[in-house]
Amino acid sequence: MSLSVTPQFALTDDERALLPSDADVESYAEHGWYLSKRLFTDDEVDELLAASERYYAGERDRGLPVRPPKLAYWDPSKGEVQRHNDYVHYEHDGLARLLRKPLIGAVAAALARTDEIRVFQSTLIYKPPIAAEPTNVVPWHFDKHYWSTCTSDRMLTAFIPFHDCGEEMGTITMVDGSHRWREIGRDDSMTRHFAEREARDLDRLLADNAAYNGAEVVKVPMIIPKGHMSFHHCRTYHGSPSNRSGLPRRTISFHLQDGQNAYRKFVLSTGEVLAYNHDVLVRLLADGRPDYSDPEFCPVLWRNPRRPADGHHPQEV
Ligand SMILES: O=C(O)CCC(=O)C(=O)O
Ligand SMILES: [Fe+2]
Repeated sequence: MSLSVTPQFALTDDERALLPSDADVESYAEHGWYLSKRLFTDDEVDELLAASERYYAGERDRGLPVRPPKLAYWDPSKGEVQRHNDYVHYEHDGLARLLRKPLIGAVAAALARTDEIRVFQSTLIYKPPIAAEPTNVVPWHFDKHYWSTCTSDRMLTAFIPFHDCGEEMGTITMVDGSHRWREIGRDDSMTRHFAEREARDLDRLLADNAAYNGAEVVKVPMIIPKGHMSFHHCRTYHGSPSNRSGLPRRTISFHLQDGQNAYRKFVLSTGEVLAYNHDVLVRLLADGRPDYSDPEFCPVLWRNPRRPADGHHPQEV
Protein backbone atom coordinates (compact mmCIF):
# COMPACT_ATOMS: atom_id res chain seq x y z
CA MET A 1 0.00 0.00 0.00
CA SER A 2 1.47 3.37 -0.94
CA LEU A 3 1.48 6.14 1.63
CA SER A 4 0.80 9.78 0.87
CA VAL A 5 3.33 11.41 3.14
CA THR A 6 2.46 14.96 4.13
CA PRO A 7 5.42 16.04 6.26
CA GLN A 8 4.01 19.49 7.06
CA PHE A 9 1.41 17.78 9.25
CA ALA A 10 3.88 15.65 11.22
CA LEU A 11 3.93 16.62 14.89
CA THR A 12 7.02 16.82 17.08
CA ASP A 13 7.21 14.63 20.20
CA ASP A 14 6.53 17.71 22.32
CA GLU A 15 3.42 18.45 20.30
CA ARG A 16 2.17 14.87 20.51
CA ALA A 17 2.26 15.23 24.29
CA LEU A 18 -0.29 18.04 23.90
CA LEU A 19 -2.89 15.90 22.12
CA PRO A 20 -5.97 14.82 24.07
CA SER A 21 -5.61 11.48 25.84
CA ASP A 22 -8.02 8.62 25.15
CA ALA A 23 -9.84 9.61 28.33
CA ASP A 24 -10.09 13.21 27.06
CA VAL A 25 -11.58 12.01 23.78
CA GLU A 26 -14.11 9.89 25.70
CA SER A 27 -14.93 12.86 27.88
CA TYR A 28 -15.50 15.07 24.82
CA ALA A 29 -17.85 12.42 23.40
CA GLU A 30 -19.80 12.45 26.65
CA HIS A 31 -19.76 16.16 27.54
CA GLY A 32 -19.45 17.90 24.12
CA TRP A 33 -16.57 20.17 25.13
CA TYR A 34 -12.85 19.91 25.90
CA LEU A 35 -10.37 22.31 27.51
CA SER A 36 -7.03 21.83 25.77
CA LYS A 37 -3.52 21.79 27.04
CA ARG A 38 -1.27 24.77 26.24
CA LEU A 39 -1.25 24.76 22.43
CA PHE A 40 0.21 28.25 21.92
CA THR A 41 3.26 29.75 23.62
CA ASP A 42 2.91 33.17 25.25
CA ASP A 43 4.78 34.67 22.30
CA GLU A 44 2.34 33.14 19.82
CA VAL A 45 -0.65 34.46 21.76
CA ASP A 46 0.96 37.91 21.99
CA GLU A 47 1.49 37.80 18.22
CA LEU A 48 -2.19 36.92 17.71
CA LEU A 49 -3.17 39.95 19.74
CA ALA A 50 -0.79 42.24 17.84
CA ALA A 51 -2.03 40.88 14.49
CA SER A 52 -5.64 41.45 15.55
CA GLU A 53 -4.84 45.07 16.41
CA ARG A 54 -3.33 45.56 12.95
CA TYR A 55 -6.44 43.94 11.47
CA TYR A 56 -8.67 46.37 13.40
CA ALA A 57 -6.50 49.25 12.18
CA GLY A 58 -7.45 48.19 8.63
CA GLU A 59 -4.57 45.91 7.58
CA ARG A 60 -5.64 43.28 5.01
CA ASP A 61 -3.58 41.02 2.75
CA ARG A 62 -6.55 40.40 0.46
CA GLY A 63 -10.24 41.20 0.42
CA LEU A 64 -13.18 38.90 -0.18
CA PRO A 65 -13.98 38.94 -3.92
CA VAL A 66 -17.66 39.54 -3.16
CA ARG A 67 -19.47 40.44 0.03
CA PRO A 68 -21.60 37.47 1.11
CA PRO A 69 -25.14 38.27 2.32
CA LYS A 70 -24.73 37.43 6.02
CA LEU A 71 -21.14 38.52 6.57
CA ALA A 72 -20.22 39.63 10.11
CA TYR A 73 -17.88 42.56 9.58
CA TRP A 74 -17.37 45.10 12.35
CA ASP A 75 -15.74 48.40 11.44
CA PRO A 76 -15.06 51.44 13.61
CA SER A 77 -18.27 53.17 12.44
CA LYS A 78 -20.21 50.53 14.44
CA GLY A 79 -18.76 51.86 17.73
CA GLU A 80 -18.28 50.12 21.06
CA VAL A 81 -20.46 47.07 20.51
CA GLN A 82 -19.33 43.45 20.41
CA ARG A 83 -17.15 43.03 17.30
CA HIS A 84 -17.44 40.03 14.99
CA ASN A 85 -15.31 39.71 11.84
CA ASP A 86 -15.55 36.60 9.66
CA TYR A 87 -12.97 35.15 7.24
CA VAL A 88 -9.95 36.55 9.09
CA HIS A 89 -7.96 33.44 8.07
CA TYR A 90 -8.53 34.49 4.45
CA GLU A 91 -8.05 38.24 4.70
CA HIS A 92 -5.14 38.46 7.13
CA ASP A 93 -1.93 36.46 6.74
CA GLY A 94 -0.62 37.39 10.21
CA LEU A 95 -3.66 35.84 11.87
CA ALA A 96 -3.76 32.94 9.39
CA ARG A 97 -0.14 31.99 10.01
CA LEU A 98 -0.85 31.40 13.70
CA LEU A 99 -4.25 29.79 13.21
CA ARG A 100 -2.82 27.34 10.68
CA LYS A 101 -0.68 25.65 13.35
CA PRO A 102 -1.16 21.93 12.55
CA LEU A 103 -1.35 21.00 16.25
CA ILE A 104 -4.76 22.71 16.54
CA GLY A 105 -6.04 20.58 13.68
CA ALA A 106 -4.54 17.43 15.16
CA VAL A 107 -6.29 18.07 18.48
CA ALA A 108 -9.58 18.67 16.65
CA ALA A 109 -9.10 15.50 14.57
CA ALA A 110 -8.55 13.41 17.68
CA LEU A 111 -11.70 14.80 19.31
CA ALA A 112 -13.82 14.39 16.17
CA ARG A 113 -12.28 10.96 15.52
CA THR A 114 -11.38 11.83 11.97
CA ASP A 115 -8.11 11.97 10.06
CA GLU A 116 -8.52 15.32 8.31
CA ILE A 117 -9.55 18.73 9.56
CA ARG A 118 -10.19 21.72 7.32
CA VAL A 119 -10.88 25.30 8.23
CA PHE A 120 -14.55 26.15 7.94
CA GLN A 121 -14.68 29.72 9.24
CA SER A 122 -12.76 32.02 11.56
CA THR A 123 -14.39 34.88 13.43
CA LEU A 124 -12.38 37.48 15.30
CA ILE A 125 -14.38 38.60 18.35
CA TYR A 126 -13.93 41.52 20.74
CA LYS A 127 -16.14 42.25 23.74
CA PRO A 128 -15.53 45.80 24.90
CA PRO A 129 -15.06 46.23 28.66
CA ILE A 130 -18.53 47.68 29.23
CA ALA A 131 -20.46 45.62 31.79
CA ALA A 132 -23.89 46.81 30.64
CA GLU A 133 -23.31 46.55 26.88
CA PRO A 134 -26.20 44.36 25.67
CA THR A 135 -24.46 43.12 22.49
CA ASN A 136 -21.76 41.50 24.65
CA VAL A 137 -24.17 38.76 25.75
CA VAL A 138 -24.09 35.71 23.47
CA PRO A 139 -27.44 33.90 23.75
CA TRP A 140 -27.72 30.11 23.91
CA HIS A 141 -27.30 28.44 20.53
CA PHE A 142 -25.48 25.60 18.83
CA ASP A 143 -23.40 26.16 15.73
CA LYS A 144 -24.74 23.36 13.55
CA HIS A 145 -27.91 25.39 13.10
CA TYR A 146 -25.91 27.93 11.09
CA TRP A 147 -24.26 25.12 9.17
CA SER A 148 -27.41 23.38 7.97
CA THR A 149 -25.91 23.27 4.48
CA CYS A 150 -23.18 20.95 5.83
CA THR A 151 -23.47 17.16 5.75
CA SER A 152 -21.29 16.62 8.80
CA ASP A 153 -22.35 16.31 12.43
CA ARG A 154 -18.72 16.17 13.61
CA MET A 155 -17.83 19.78 13.01
CA LEU A 156 -16.39 21.61 15.98
CA THR A 157 -15.03 24.93 17.13
CA ALA A 158 -11.82 25.97 18.84
CA PHE A 159 -12.44 29.03 20.99
CA ILE A 160 -9.08 30.81 21.31
CA PRO A 161 -8.66 33.68 23.80
CA PHE A 162 -5.67 36.05 23.57
CA HIS A 163 -5.26 36.12 27.39
CA ASP A 164 -6.45 34.28 30.48
CA CYS A 165 -10.21 34.13 30.03
CA GLY A 166 -12.51 33.53 33.00
CA GLU A 167 -16.00 34.30 34.23
CA GLU A 168 -15.42 38.03 34.80
CA MET A 169 -14.56 38.38 31.11
CA GLY A 170 -17.75 36.65 30.01
CA THR A 171 -16.03 33.49 28.86
CA ILE A 172 -17.76 30.90 26.67
CA THR A 173 -20.05 28.66 28.71
CA MET A 174 -21.11 25.16 27.67
CA VAL A 175 -24.32 23.30 28.41
CA ASP A 176 -22.85 19.99 29.47
CA GLY A 177 -23.77 17.00 27.30
CA SER A 178 -26.32 18.95 25.26
CA HIS A 179 -24.81 17.76 21.94
CA ARG A 180 -26.44 14.38 22.69
CA TRP A 181 -29.94 15.84 23.07
CA ARG A 182 -32.62 15.10 20.54
CA GLU A 183 -34.08 18.28 19.15
CA ILE A 184 -37.69 19.33 19.45
CA GLY A 185 -39.10 19.64 15.90
CA ARG A 186 -36.96 22.48 14.65
CA ASP A 187 -38.17 25.47 12.76
CA ASP A 188 -36.35 27.59 10.22
CA SER A 189 -35.70 30.40 12.66
CA MET A 190 -32.82 28.36 14.11
CA THR A 191 -30.77 28.96 11.00
CA ARG A 192 -30.69 32.71 11.80
CA HIS A 193 -27.67 34.01 13.70
CA PHE A 194 -28.11 34.72 17.42
CA ALA A 195 -27.32 38.40 16.85
CA GLU A 196 -30.60 38.68 14.92
CA ARG A 197 -32.72 36.90 17.53
CA GLU A 198 -34.33 37.63 20.88
CA ALA A 199 -32.18 36.29 23.73
CA ARG A 200 -35.35 35.42 25.69
CA ASP A 201 -36.58 33.13 22.89
CA LEU A 202 -33.25 31.33 22.92
CA ASP A 203 -33.32 30.94 26.73
CA ARG A 204 -36.75 29.33 26.43
CA LEU A 205 -35.60 27.12 23.60
CA LEU A 206 -32.74 25.79 25.74
CA ALA A 207 -35.08 25.06 28.66
CA ASP A 208 -37.67 23.39 26.40
CA ASN A 209 -35.08 21.18 24.73
CA ALA A 210 -33.62 20.16 28.09
CA ALA A 211 -37.08 19.23 29.39
CA TYR A 212 -37.84 17.31 26.19
CA ASN A 213 -34.72 15.22 26.87
CA GLY A 214 -35.39 14.84 30.57
CA ALA A 215 -32.03 16.58 31.08
CA GLU A 216 -30.86 19.20 33.52
CA VAL A 217 -29.20 22.35 32.18
CA VAL A 218 -25.70 22.23 33.63
CA LYS A 219 -23.72 25.31 32.59
CA VAL A 220 -19.94 25.01 32.58
CA PRO A 221 -17.95 28.24 32.15
CA MET A 222 -14.65 27.52 30.39
CA ILE A 223 -11.83 28.92 32.53
CA ILE A 224 -9.13 29.16 29.88
CA PRO A 225 -5.51 29.99 30.74
CA LYS A 226 -3.50 31.94 28.14
CA GLY A 227 -2.33 29.62 25.33
CA HIS A 228 -5.03 27.04 26.01
CA MET A 229 -8.29 26.85 24.07
CA SER A 230 -11.67 25.23 24.47
CA PHE A 231 -13.28 23.02 21.85
CA HIS A 232 -17.00 22.42 21.43
CA HIS A 233 -19.03 20.02 19.34
CA CYS A 234 -21.28 21.62 16.71
CA ARG A 235 -24.41 20.50 18.57
CA THR A 236 -23.32 21.63 22.06
CA TYR A 237 -25.40 24.54 23.32
CA HIS A 238 -23.23 27.44 24.44
CA GLY A 239 -23.38 31.16 25.09
CA SER A 240 -21.56 33.77 27.13
CA PRO A 241 -22.43 36.58 29.56
CA SER A 242 -21.31 40.19 29.69
CA ASN A 243 -17.72 41.34 30.15
CA ARG A 244 -17.38 42.67 33.72
CA SER A 245 -13.58 42.50 33.85
CA GLY A 246 -12.64 46.07 32.92
CA LEU A 247 -10.48 44.67 30.09
CA PRO A 248 -11.45 43.80 26.52
CA ARG A 249 -12.22 40.11 25.90
CA ARG A 250 -10.36 39.19 22.72
CA THR A 251 -10.84 35.81 21.05
CA ILE A 252 -11.10 33.92 17.79
CA SER A 253 -13.76 31.31 17.19
CA PHE A 254 -12.06 28.92 14.80
CA HIS A 255 -14.74 26.77 13.21
CA LEU A 256 -13.53 23.45 11.83
CA GLN A 257 -14.87 20.73 9.55
CA ASP A 258 -13.83 17.11 9.19
CA GLY A 259 -12.48 15.90 5.83
CA GLN A 260 -15.77 14.22 4.94
CA ASN A 261 -17.91 17.34 5.24
CA ALA A 262 -19.57 18.58 2.06
CA TYR A 263 -22.32 20.92 0.93
CA ARG A 264 -25.90 19.69 0.95
CA LYS A 265 -28.96 21.51 -0.30
CA PHE A 266 -31.10 22.67 2.63
CA VAL A 267 -34.57 23.95 1.77
CA LEU A 268 -36.48 26.17 4.21
CA SER A 269 -40.23 25.77 4.71
CA THR A 270 -40.75 28.82 2.47
CA GLY A 271 -39.13 26.88 -0.38
CA GLU A 272 -36.08 29.13 -0.21
CA VAL A 273 -32.73 27.35 -0.50
CA LEU A 274 -30.60 28.20 2.53
CA ALA A 275 -27.19 29.67 1.72
CA TYR A 276 -24.07 29.84 3.86
CA ASN A 277 -21.68 32.71 3.13
CA HIS A 278 -19.22 30.33 1.46
CA ASP A 279 -21.75 29.55 -1.24
CA VAL A 280 -21.00 32.76 -3.16
CA LEU A 281 -17.23 32.53 -2.58
CA VAL A 282 -15.93 29.00 -3.00
CA ARG A 283 -15.33 27.20 -6.28
CA LEU A 284 -18.04 24.84 -7.54
CA LEU A 285 -17.87 21.07 -7.84
CA ALA A 286 -18.55 19.45 -11.22
CA ASP A 287 -22.21 19.02 -10.25
CA GLY A 288 -22.57 22.71 -9.37
CA ARG A 289 -22.51 22.40 -5.56
CA PRO A 290 -20.26 24.76 -3.58
CA ASP A 291 -16.98 23.04 -2.72
CA TYR A 292 -16.39 23.22 1.04
CA SER A 293 -12.87 21.90 0.42
CA ASP A 294 -11.82 24.88 -1.73
CA PRO A 295 -8.25 25.44 -0.49
CA GLU A 296 -8.58 29.23 -0.86
CA PHE A 297 -11.29 29.49 1.79
CA CYS A 298 -11.31 26.11 3.53
CA PRO A 299 -7.67 24.95 3.63
CA VAL A 300 -6.63 21.68 5.21
CA LEU A 301 -5.42 22.44 8.72
CA TRP A 302 -4.24 18.95 9.48
CA ARG A 303 -4.28 15.56 7.81
CA ASN A 304 -3.03 12.30 9.25
CA PRO A 305 0.46 12.16 7.68
CA ARG A 306 0.18 8.39 7.58
CA ARG A 307 -3.04 8.38 5.60
CA PRO A 308 -2.75 5.96 2.72
CA ALA A 309 -3.22 7.37 -0.76
CA ASP A 310 -6.00 4.85 -1.38
CA GLY A 311 -8.28 6.75 0.99
CA HIS A 312 -8.50 4.24 3.84
CA HIS A 313 -8.59 6.04 7.14
CA PRO A 314 -6.51 4.67 9.98
CA GLN A 315 -7.65 6.33 13.20
CA GLU A 316 -4.34 6.79 14.90
CA VAL A 317 -2.81 10.26 14.96
O1 LIG B 1 -17.97 34.54 21.95
C1 LIG B 1 -18.50 33.67 22.61
O2 LIG B 1 -18.51 33.69 23.83
C2 LIG B 1 -19.19 32.53 21.92
C3 LIG B 1 -18.62 32.25 20.57
C4 LIG B 1 -19.38 31.18 19.84
O3 LIG B 1 -20.57 31.18 19.76
C5 LIG B 1 -18.61 30.09 19.21
O4 LIG B 1 -17.37 30.04 19.37
O5 LIG B 1 -19.22 29.24 18.54
FE1 LIG C 1 -21.30 29.48 18.62
